[in-house]
Amino acid sequence: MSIDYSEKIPNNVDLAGDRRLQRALESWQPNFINWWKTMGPAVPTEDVYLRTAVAVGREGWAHFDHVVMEDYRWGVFLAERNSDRRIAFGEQKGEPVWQQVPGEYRADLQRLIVIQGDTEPASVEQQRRLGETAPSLYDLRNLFQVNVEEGRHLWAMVYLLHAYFGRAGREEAEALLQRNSGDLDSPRILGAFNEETPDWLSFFMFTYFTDRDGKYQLGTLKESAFDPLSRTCEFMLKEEAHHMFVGTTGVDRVVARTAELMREHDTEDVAPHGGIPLDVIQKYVNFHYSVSLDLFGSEKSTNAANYFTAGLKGRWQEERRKDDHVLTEDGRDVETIRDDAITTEQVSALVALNHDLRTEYVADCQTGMKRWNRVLENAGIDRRLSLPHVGFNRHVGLFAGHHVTPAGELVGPDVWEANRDRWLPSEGDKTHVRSLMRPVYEPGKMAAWIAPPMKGINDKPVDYEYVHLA
Ligand code: BYC
Repeated sequence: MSIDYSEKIPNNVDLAGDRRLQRALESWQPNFINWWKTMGPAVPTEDVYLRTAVAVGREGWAHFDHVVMEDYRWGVFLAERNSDRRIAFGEQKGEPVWQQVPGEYRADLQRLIVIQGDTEPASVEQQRRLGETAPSLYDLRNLFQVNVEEGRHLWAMVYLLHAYFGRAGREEAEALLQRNSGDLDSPRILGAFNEETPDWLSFFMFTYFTDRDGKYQLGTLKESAFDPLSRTCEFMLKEEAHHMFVGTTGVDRVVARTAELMREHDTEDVAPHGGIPLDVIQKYVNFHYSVSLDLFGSEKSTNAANYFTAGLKGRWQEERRKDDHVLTEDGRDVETIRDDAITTEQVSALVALNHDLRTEYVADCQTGMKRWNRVLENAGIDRRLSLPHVGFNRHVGLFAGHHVTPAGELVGPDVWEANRDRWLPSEGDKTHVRSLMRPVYEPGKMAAWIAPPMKGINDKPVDYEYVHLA
């Protein structure tokens, strides 16, 4: 299923056959380009070695070439349609999936699509200035790849809003360009997307932890009975995998370099030697993990139950689950706070669906910890990194308003305040990390706080000229 690149808006949804929709999207396009110019990457480039999707099938979706970023062919690409697809869960399980939005679910579906859409441009805004301090051309290229794809994911959601939600959808599509990350008057919808991404360690942590929330949320929307949403998310997930690769290997390389400096200087305090100490890396893990856990909503959520029952949002790998996919009879244990202690209670499985998704996510996050700890082990270093307790530093759900230590102990505000800087990046930590952020733009050269990657992109060497700066 190839993508028509002769069109102003490349697509595989036959836009040319729907002139009204085509015109609506064409009138949104200049606003998008304007947003990209003002809120997109701040470092001027001539061209960048980027991957562009040319077809949505197994083979064709990754075409590599140097392209001028502003001319990147953002467009609308849906995975191929399976005409036999049936609803896999909820009260309409077994019925054919929907090609149009049922009136009764209009508001909820629009809300889910708007929340998803809002995160995409937000991350580009958060990462806008990172190019100015890229540790290498290889990393700079990866940053831009992530940015153009987030831009395309915005297109994916805007297409759905324009095609299926009429005037209200078009208004929401405009609003997606008007809210801005961190803006006091008109911020992005979800908390994590209003945080700063001021340095590359934050960027790697963000692409590891926050993009991974994206993977899980898109995975649940891919199960949706609203087939165009499902097909859109399926294709987005392919691109998303690279973003998490950037995070995983980025942190790998920081840990590897820190380990190297620890051995070389026989000290944990590698800061004076131009590295990032392990306890600072741990604090960045604590911060980005906890902020990303907030993106799963409350542990107990009637919204989540209603979305599932209606068929709007499924579970992670719904079809592989060995149960009735309706869940009205099932129970789940979720955390609760009783008598000043963290314990569990049993609730209806439907109400616990955000918790179910978060549990899948936590297990996935553990794989990164294992990987980074293996780097330490191989370097002969005893210290290990770990994920903090799910209640640590939370602002959404059960633990909001409580203070929980990384080890999972409930404490009062005084203990929290006294230890805050031991658990979360302190001003001193952030200042140190920022002080290391100096651009390295010479092909093949790396900043001294990070190890080089194992290999380059698309079989190109690490010292390939991935980016031509303007
Ligand atoms: N911040 O019933 P609850 C990505 C609100 S990342 C602020 O628990 P629900 C990406 C909630 O709206 C993936 N408010 O919530 C990554 C509700 O408000 P109302 C993004 C929050 O609905 C990196 C109230 O609290 N996609 O793609 O079950 C780079 C009660 O909450 C937050 C999605 O999230 C919060 N964190 O769950 C680029 C998927 N959490 O109704 C991209 C779409 C909750 O009382 N969204 N609230 O006014 C959803 O599925 C759900 O809306 C949520 C929340 C999981 C976010």
